[in-house]
Amino acid sequence: MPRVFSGIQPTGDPHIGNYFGAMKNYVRLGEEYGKNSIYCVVDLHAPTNPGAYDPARLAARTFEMALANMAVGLDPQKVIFFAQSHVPEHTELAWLFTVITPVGELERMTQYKDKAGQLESVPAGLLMYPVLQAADILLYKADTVPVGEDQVQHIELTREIARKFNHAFGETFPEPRAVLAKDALRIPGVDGQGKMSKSKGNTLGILEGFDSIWQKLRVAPTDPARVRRTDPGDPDKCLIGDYHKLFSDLPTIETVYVGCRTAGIGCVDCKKMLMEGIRRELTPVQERAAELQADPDRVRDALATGAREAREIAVPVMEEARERVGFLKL
Ligand code: AQP
Repeated sequence: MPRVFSGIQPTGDPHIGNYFGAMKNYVRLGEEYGKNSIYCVVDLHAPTNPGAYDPARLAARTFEMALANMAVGLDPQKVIFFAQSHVPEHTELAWLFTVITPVGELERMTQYKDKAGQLESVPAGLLMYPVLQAADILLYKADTVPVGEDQVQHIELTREIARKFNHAFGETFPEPRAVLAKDALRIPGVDGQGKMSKSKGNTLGILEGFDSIWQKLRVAPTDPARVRRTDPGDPDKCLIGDYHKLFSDLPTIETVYVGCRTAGIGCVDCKKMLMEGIRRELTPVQERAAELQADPDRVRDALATGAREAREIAVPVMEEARERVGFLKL
């Protein structure tokens, strides 16, 4: 049976990019593979992004990200679900991988180049991010990694690290593959400026109030060809058209696509119809989140149990890796 691993950073409020690109897939694969699906709030990664990291808020954000995943439907009794910093073997394995990973490989990672380009002083941890990510996955000998398209390059590097380790020290780790949510490869930000990202402030949050979501949609850019209400547009070139594909049912999508092309519907009405789909999709998630907020021990207990279950797998794998590399065993 495949073993699934994926992580999500507690760097801000989870958004519809995380939701369609990753979180929904976690739930689906969890239903299929049970305790062979392992999910983690990757809090050790959070401080690598100085812009989005605040020590006073990290614990709360880790808790909130765990809560959000449970509200989306992740069942900690069915899967293994924990916070990365509660399993110290992640950093130990990352060190073993650090010594076999060429700096040049890390420097060519797109995410590193994007984030480092915005910083005056680049922490080494930002460069090492994909090494820790490789350790996260391989610590569980996972072969299946549900992620958004932006992470594919990192998973490729994980495969390379596994290959290098196996070549240097003997067959130990599988070469994992990324599993993409086909309809949600890279969800655009509500500003229309590239990928939706927690740290870019261009998100629609899955736990965000509907009034606030509407205020953002109201001013969101649409197809620039539609200057006047009577101008026809191209829904395939419009952010709102993209979002309809995620939230609306087929008849609604057809109505707004035809309406846009024939100028039969205005952008405000099109956005209102989208808002209905958003309410339908996110209301149950927000209701479950409110229940969990009223009973925070359910989240804390789930994470404590999850960390114990994760270590049952991680400790022997780490032991094996230590022996392979040649450390003295007492
Ligand atoms: N816009 C997106 N479209 C599709 N998938 C996405 N993911 C993130 N944004 C989109 C997927 O969500 C999972 C968790 O992401 P993460 O929190 O670990 O890190 P990220 O990819 O860096 O997400 P953000 O929001 O962009 O965070 P920051 O701003 O903190 O860097 C991943 O599987 C990701 O692919």
